[in-house]
Amino acid sequence: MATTLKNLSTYSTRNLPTATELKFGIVVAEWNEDVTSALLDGALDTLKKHGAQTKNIFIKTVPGSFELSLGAQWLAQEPEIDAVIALGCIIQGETRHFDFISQAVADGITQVNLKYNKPVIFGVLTPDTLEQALDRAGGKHGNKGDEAAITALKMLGF
Ligand code: DLZ
Repeated sequence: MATTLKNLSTYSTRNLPTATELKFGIVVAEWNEDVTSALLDGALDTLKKHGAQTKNIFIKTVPGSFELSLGAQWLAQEPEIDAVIALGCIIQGETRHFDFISQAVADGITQVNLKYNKPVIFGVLTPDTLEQALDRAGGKHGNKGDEAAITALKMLGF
């Protein structure tokens, strides 16, 4: 798995703009909240480390990852927001729910990127277990929230 080889909190500084004047929307799923709140902490820390101001970061929550696409669209349609970050964690269960939600949110986030012509970042974990999720939410494989924030910045520096 790629993230066992690459720490999610390690990144190059190529195309990394300073975020002082940039505005971000972050939409966070409440499902698996221990994980998604850690993803949010990582994204916020990383944005602020690169100059983002608290007043320029707009955070909204949605019930589950399935709702991330619409939440991301509501943020993306605001003209002053430069980039949106969608954070969620879908854990493989005993039913096919995992497949439907994962596919739906990946497709939905892609559509919002293209519809609004601005970066909408897929910060969604799709692990088999809670342990794997925690490993990627500030654990031994870093934090996907950091990666999502860096991806937003790099796309704005494109
Ligand atoms: C229903 C459901 C299930 C089974 N698992 C997850 C999950 O692991 N992660 C997640 O973010 N959301 C899950 N949900 C909730 C759905 O995303 C969605 O909120 C509901 O199906 C209502 O539309």
